[in-house]
Amino acid sequence: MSKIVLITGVTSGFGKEMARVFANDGYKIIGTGRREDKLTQLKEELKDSLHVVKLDVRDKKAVFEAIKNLPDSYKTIDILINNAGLALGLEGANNADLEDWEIMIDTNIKGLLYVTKAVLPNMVKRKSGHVFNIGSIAGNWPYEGGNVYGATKSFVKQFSLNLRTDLKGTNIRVSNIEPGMAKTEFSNVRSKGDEKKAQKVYEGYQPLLAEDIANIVWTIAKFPAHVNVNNIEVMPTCQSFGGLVVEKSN
Ligand code: NDP
Ligand code: 8X3
Repeated sequence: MSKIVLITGVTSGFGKEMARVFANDGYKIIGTGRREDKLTQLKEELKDSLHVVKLDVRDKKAVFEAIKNLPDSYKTIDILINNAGLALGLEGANNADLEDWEIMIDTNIKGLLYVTKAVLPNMVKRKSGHVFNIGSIAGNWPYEGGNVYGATKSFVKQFSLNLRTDLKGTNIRVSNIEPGMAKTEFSNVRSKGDEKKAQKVYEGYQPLLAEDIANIVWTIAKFPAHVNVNNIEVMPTCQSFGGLVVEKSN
């Protein structure tokens, strides 16, 4: 029987590539996202390998209903990939939009928790499963304008470690994946449709590609059941560390 993987946010970027990689390997995918046209496009491509569910992960009631109402053949989720997420804005804390902060918290933190809570009981009952959370290097390293986005990804890291602690004895694996700069729709979303600004982010260097992250997740999923990758931080080779800043008065 095919293994089943639930991926949140398959309408672009990492999620879409992960759906392709897992489908190529014979998995059945449950793919979610808000944009129906993009879900339909991916369904046309992956056909019977993909079951799509239009879902906003911020909608608690809808998340639990969606998981409860999955067709019988998709109910036994072997792998959950909490991928849906976003950054909004790059302003410093003083000028940042409070509503942007709330949307990031509602999506990257609360949405991830709702989906995890809805899927976990069945994994625990079966004493089997693997939860991937897509964190970010922004959860480890501060940068200007990273403020709440980075903080949501620190939450993802610490929640992943604590989840793993709570799940001892269940055989369920938990892995936090922390990518650096990757060319997806991430920057278009962050710059709120300012295409020029979004493209500039990826100019002049080779960023990570969605397929890089998809292959890393798939590789980790294929490790033997006794191997748990807790955290993995991945950057494009040209991205590294800036050091600490000293603001001098003269
Ligand atoms: P994209 O913008 O390309 O994809 C984001 C996906 O998340 C889309 O499918 C989008 O679907 C979905 N999504 C966003 N909000 C919601 C919501 N409220 N409900 C349901 N789905 C939602 O970006 P990436 O592929 O880059 O991002 C995927 C994850 O990777 C995110 O968690 C991001 O923070 C993280 N990340 C990205 C990095 C990068 O540089 N690109 C680096 C490190 C981490 P839809 O709009 O259709 O709802
Ligand atoms: C996205 C990576 O460095 O733009 O999570 O914050 S970064």
